[in-house]
Amino acid sequence: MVTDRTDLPLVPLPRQVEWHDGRFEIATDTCVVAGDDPVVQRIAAQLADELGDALGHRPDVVSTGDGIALQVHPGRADLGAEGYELFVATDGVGIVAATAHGVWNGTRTLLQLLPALPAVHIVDAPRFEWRGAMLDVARHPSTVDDVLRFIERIAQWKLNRLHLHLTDDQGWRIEIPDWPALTAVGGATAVGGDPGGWFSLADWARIVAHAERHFVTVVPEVDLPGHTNAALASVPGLNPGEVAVAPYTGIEVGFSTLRLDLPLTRRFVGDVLGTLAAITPGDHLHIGGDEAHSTDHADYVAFITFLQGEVERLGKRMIGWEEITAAPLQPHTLVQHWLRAETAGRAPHDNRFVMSPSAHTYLDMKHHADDRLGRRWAGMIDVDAAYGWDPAALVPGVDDRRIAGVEAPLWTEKVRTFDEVQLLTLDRLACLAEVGWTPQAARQWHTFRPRLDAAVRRLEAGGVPVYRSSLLAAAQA
Ligand code: TNX
Repeated sequence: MVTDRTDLPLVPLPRQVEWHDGRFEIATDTCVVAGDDPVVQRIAAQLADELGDALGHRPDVVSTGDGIALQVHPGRADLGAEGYELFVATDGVGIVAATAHGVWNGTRTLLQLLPALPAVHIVDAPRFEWRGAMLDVARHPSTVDDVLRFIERIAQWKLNRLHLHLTDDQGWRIEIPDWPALTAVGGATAVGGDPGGWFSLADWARIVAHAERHFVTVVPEVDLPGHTNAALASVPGLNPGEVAVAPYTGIEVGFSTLRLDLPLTRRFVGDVLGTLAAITPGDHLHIGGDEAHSTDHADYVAFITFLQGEVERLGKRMIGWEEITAAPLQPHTLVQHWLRAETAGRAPHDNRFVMSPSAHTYLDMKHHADDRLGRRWAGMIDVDAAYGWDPAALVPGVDDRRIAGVEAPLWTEKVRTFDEVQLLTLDRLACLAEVGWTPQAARQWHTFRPRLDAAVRRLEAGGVPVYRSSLLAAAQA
């Protein structure tokens, strides 16, 4: 008998759960009822597909009737932009929300209750609006199909941002139509001499569309003014003396920089940001800004100020790694904290943060000292460390009101295959999903552990490569 909400196999844990007697059985004639809103109908069709995969028969989607009813109700503004209410009764299931995104989130919860839907009443909403994963496709590229799979994986836990780190010293991965050398030259390399690759505009459109269908917003990053060797190798005019540097396939950081005082730089950056703004529906463009160790300080401040102006002119908002706090920031510019609280804390009091503390969220770190995969510089991050932190306890004076959310990055200097991506990320992204969603006071490792174990088992059962931490129960034979 289930008596506590933490007994349900749900990740992230909902805010409020009430139990009733009985359960709802999904019969062969059970329908998904979607009304006449086309977005809700699309969510219903996807839910029907997923129920079909799980149960062996796909329910019909209808506009009226009984069954599993999905509904957007603008009057439910109390649920917020992503909240939902889910009723499971013996004679039907209902999900209601103020937005389609809320309905989607409710369907993610419903799927985790399968196969036997216990009669429950859940009222749920996230702690933070930004719950993200970052994939570094610059050090090692990903195929479009792998990015699509990754979107599917993260969306199951209601993660809603996919930050793609598109450019770095070792590779340039996005087509910029007026600058074909960027991909022809900069797209051809990767760390260690591994094969390059890049996304065409058509590839990008597929990624954005798949993300949209999963209520994930894509956040593109071009890392500027440092981490730019691939651009400097592609475009001679970005270098002093107009001589292109050699391509770079090592893993050092901090040696490259663009220079605002060269005549081509502003036009180049304007074209790159203009292209990204035009092909990306989300509000934010990420300009990097980290580890610009070979950029003169005054140039760095001027560069970030220029970037912020360009991003705003394009009708977008800027996000950058915490080093951007060296420049004067617009109030809605987001600061991504990763290493030093003092650096992040220099931000003006209006600015908000995305929290990616390396000791808890860096997915390129090992879980355990004996692991084959992963690096060590930020420490071992097993699932207890990925789970056991409070975003509001990192930077003095920065509480929930100043936190847009949380994000976990996968840097890929040493990651080559999508199996490796999944082994490093999935279990710890489930942890992050609950950090970003569930109120701090409701989160406890001992109630999370069996729910994480259930999430890992579900992935294993689907044949997905996933890390099984020794902190979880051993896999059943
Ligand atoms: C630091 S995090 C970096 C990346 C590296 C990563 C390796 C950040 C803003 N910069 O360039 O890939 O460490 O863990």
